Amino acid sequence: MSLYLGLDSSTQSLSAIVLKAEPLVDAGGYTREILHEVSLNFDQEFPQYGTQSGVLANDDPSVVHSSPLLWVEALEALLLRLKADGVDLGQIKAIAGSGQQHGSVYLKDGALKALGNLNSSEPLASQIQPLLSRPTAPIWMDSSTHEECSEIAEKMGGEQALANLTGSRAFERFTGPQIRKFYKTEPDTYEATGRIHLVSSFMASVLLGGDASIDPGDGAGMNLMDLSEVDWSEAALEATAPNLRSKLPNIQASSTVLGTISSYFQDRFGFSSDTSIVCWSGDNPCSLIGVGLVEAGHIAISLGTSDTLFGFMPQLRVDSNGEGHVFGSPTGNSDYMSLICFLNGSLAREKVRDELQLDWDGFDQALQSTPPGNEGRVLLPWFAPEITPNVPDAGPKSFGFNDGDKVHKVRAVVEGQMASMALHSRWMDVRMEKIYATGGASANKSILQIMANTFGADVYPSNVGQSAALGAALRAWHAEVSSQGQRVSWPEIVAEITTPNASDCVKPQAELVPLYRRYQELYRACENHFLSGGPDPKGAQEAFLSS
Ligand code: ADP
Ligand code: XUL
Repeated sequence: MSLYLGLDSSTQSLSAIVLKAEPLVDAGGYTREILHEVSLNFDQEFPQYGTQSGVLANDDPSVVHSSPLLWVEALEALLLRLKADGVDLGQIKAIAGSGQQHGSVYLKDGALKALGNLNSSEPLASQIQPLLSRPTAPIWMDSSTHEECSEIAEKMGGEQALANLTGSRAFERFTGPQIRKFYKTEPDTYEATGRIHLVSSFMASVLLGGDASIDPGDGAGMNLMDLSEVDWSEAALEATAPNLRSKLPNIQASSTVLGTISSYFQDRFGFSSDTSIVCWSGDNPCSLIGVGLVEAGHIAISLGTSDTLFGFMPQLRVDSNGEGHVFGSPTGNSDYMSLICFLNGSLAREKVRDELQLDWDGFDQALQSTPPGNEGRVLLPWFAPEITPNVPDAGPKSFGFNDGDKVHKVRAVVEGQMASMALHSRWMDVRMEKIYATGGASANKSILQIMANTFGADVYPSNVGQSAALGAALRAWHAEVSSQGQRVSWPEIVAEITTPNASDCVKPQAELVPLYRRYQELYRACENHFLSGGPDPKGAQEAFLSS
């Protein structure tokens, strides 16, 4: 039996998908089947770390860290769960993974060697703890590096030059600015750090018992990688921190088989000694595969902790507005993906839900009981500092609300998020007739209806809840068969299993699409007013209501 394991170390949980994929001997082609899915929520399963929605408390709202030890403890618990659920881990041929992007893990000199010599009768976390030079990991929600972003951009000849080279202007959450802040504030600990890994390459290193490479999908989220060369940019490294090259792993293609699983995992969980460890990637690049976007065409929207909108990009083209990103696509070194990220995604929806003391059913009912377009009410959902557009100081802004308008807030948060996504993704210039929806909130049909109406597009919820984990499992399969000299095309790899059910399609309501187009203009007027001192949006509201 040929089994492949896809893991997803995300903001709030660690998930796994076990995929069975085998050649059809007579008919040609392959069978593929998901044998098992499991997810461990960090807050619920590991309360001893004190996380809330997967992150550690901090007095400064711009500083957001999590715990690498929590992630490895979750890895151990997840493998035990798979075993207890009857999955024969000895049959797993290859493991690949997906990590929340941009977050970084700091290891002492000698840590990589120690990872290869872990004692299999002891748990993982207590053995990894002494290897960390920095106890916590800054993650993608951190927005505390504004100064470092400016310094790096200036040294690189400006934001556009940096974007042309790395695919993005300097972003606060990107790993380069985070490393620079660490170097500036804790120079001695920076000096004592032998290796800096991304969440993805850290988790892969633990499984490998050695140094895992970074792939171009996740490497592009650092402001350090030359996107065309698919290698570290000397200029960007120098602009970031001294001796940085020596502290980073290599960049290798996403399909690289890095080696075999370490003896720790063989002895403790019964993996076979020839289980391959495949390069991990970021959660968004893995989701690209997991929703089947391996060729130019449609887009996907992930409604996870962050909301992201992304698509396969055949030719490199960066956003001249400085809001979007280009990352490597796991399909190959000269393939790309475009992406735009909104920090106020699920947690903003949860904030409104909790404020009104609702559950998701109640949230749904509030959406049903309020009119499309919300009679011109608008909420700019910046409950936390926002990435797109750049809003450094948290503070939601509302417009057109009367005292006592409570349930309208539910509609306003969703309509605002969708309007913002539509407005800020125009640079991608991709067809939007069909949207693949994924992430936790894609289970909510009422949210998907507003998405369909805003974009005027058919929305297909992914039929696998965990598209990042599925993408990782499919990458494991692709890498393993490729390493054995077989050529299986990406369309063949993602066929059937990523095809959404046509019966789940949420169609736009033709009569509401023009209303939502006008709502976007109202939203834009509010954004301009609150961010750039544009005119009072009253005029835009009157125009919206009278049309
Ligand atoms: P991540 O991968 O970033 O950790 P997920 O994709 O697992 O996140 O999504 C988790 C989020 O899904 C939760 O924070 C929750 O708000 C949201 N969610 C789950 N079910 C629903 C629902 N029925 N309606 C809206 N949102 C939901
Ligand atoms: C993407 C981003 C987030 C994280 C967490 O740029 O910051 O989507 O990958 O999911």
